[in-house]
Amino acid sequence: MAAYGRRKRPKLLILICGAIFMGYVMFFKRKSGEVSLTNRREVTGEEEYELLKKPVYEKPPLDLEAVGEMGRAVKLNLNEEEKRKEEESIKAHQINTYVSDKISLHRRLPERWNPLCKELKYDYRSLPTTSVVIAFYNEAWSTLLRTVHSVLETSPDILLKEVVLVDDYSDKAHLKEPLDKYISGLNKVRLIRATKREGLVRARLLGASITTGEVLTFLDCHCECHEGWLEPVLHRIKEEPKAVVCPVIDVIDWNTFQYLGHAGEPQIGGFDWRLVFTWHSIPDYEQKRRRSPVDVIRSPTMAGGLFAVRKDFFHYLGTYDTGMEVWGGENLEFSFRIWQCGGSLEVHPCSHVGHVFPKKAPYSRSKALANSVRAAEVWLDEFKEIYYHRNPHARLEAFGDVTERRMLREKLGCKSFKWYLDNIYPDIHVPHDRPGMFGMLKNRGKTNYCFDYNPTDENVVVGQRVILYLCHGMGQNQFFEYSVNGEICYNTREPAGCIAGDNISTYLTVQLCRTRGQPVPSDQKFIFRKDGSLYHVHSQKCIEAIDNTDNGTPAPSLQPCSDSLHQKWFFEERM
Ligand code: UD2
Ligand code: MN
Repeated sequence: MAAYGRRKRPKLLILICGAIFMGYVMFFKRKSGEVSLTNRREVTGEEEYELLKKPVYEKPPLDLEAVGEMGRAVKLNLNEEEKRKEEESIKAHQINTYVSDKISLHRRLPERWNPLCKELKYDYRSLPTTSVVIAFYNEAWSTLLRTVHSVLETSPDILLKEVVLVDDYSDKAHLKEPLDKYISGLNKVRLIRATKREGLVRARLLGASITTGEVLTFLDCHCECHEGWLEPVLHRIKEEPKAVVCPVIDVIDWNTFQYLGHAGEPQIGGFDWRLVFTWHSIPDYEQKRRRSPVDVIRSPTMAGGLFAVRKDFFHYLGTYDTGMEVWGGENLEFSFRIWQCGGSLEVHPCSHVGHVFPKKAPYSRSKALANSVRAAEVWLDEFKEIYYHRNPHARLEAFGDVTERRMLREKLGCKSFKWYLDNIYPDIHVPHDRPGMFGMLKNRGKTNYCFDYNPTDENVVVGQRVILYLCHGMGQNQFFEYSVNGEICYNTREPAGCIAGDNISTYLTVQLCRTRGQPVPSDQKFIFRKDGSLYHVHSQKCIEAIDNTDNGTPAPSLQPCSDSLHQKWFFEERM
């Protein structure tokens, strides 16, 4: 027995040494990653880093001469027949897909990020993996497939689990067998189809349900990802699992396909009291909070199409409101919910993705109103009245049942909308809407005529003249509010406008309201007297309804005060 034992000892030693050696081998293997190292020599840290960054597919060699390459604008010399085809493509998609079809599905984009972004290094092995979900409805071939290829060619293989395409019951032939066939030749891409039109909310959820990554990344079906778009987003989510992170959305022109991104500070999201999403610049308090230009930017809302969220956190938050149809409203609903229920919504300045904003809506979006009402009914508390006052037709909209969504809010113990406004969106103008001091602003002399403001450019609220028009009772551009500070506000949109008069013209225009905490400038100050007159402090005149204007359109005008009924005004709320 002793001899046997003696003989066994060297064997044991060999075993132990062997185990230690294997341990080293395993350790080294793990260190060098799951990446395939083709040559046997040791790789340097830098080489290894490059390997980890490798996308699912490499882009084909660059052909600088190719149409629209590097995000350049496309300008084609077309004959009559070709022009006709181009027009047809625009009619069908509200995007110039004739031009899109001429551009490589693999084109590269110009560098449009803050140079500091390039210096950020990521620990690839510790980043969460992601699945990219792209729902589409009747999308053109080249815009859809350029999206898919751009994801595959800019996302590190090690981070991308799969791309899930969801066909939301499209009826175009090119999206049937030809798409199946094309997709089957691509690594990591799956295609599923809805069996009826679901709308983008349920289509996205259908896609999400078959994903395997830790993070869900949603994209629209007409996007192009900029190099390095994915890493910063996943890094942020690893650092803060309750962060929902959006890339910067760069514009791709619908007509020329020019990539219009810029490396400056991105814009963030807000909303106005029509519950329409708005863009605005980063407020000072947020710039102060950030320590560097490559820090995330907290945003009150998101545009909706492009964002990443941990799958488990998305489920915790109650995914989406599946009672929402087709398009619209889900982006604000989700934004409110993220903030009110303990998450944060952020834009990462180092993540850039291009998006083609169409010429106009390519399909009916009539369900958007009901979707917005659902969002208001669940999240806005008493502030929903501000929305209804400006959009009286919304009160009549059949929005379905929101009991479950209210229960979700209860279950998660979410904060109030007042908290959200005070803490997350302190810059928004919050109207007071005192009884009798808001609605249509009607004249007693020129009966059934109302203050009316209809800026021609949706994005430029200020600067134009206020006119008088037949009262329509639909809120919106005939909705005004007399504020506690003596301003006549046009605050249906954001930024809020205030009516101003000057000494040059007698007419009134809408200008930006003062910033919070500033006194009301005298040219925006009106005293609404008991007798119904509106006295302009700066000019010491009263507002009178005038027919005889320089351009023939009746308008309110500053005139010497008199007893005329044309100088008597009152608010009416009724629709
Ligand atoms: C913006 C968002 C969009 C969505 C929408 C509000 C961006 C860049 N885009 O409008 O993602 O949040 O606001 O709802 O932030 N789709 C379907 N089924 C439908 C309708 C649309 O699958 O019934 C798909 C569509 O093909 C696209 C995505 O959903 O991939 C968003 O639709 P969109 O591109 O028409 O919306 P967009 O960009 O005008
Ligand atoms: Mn879109």
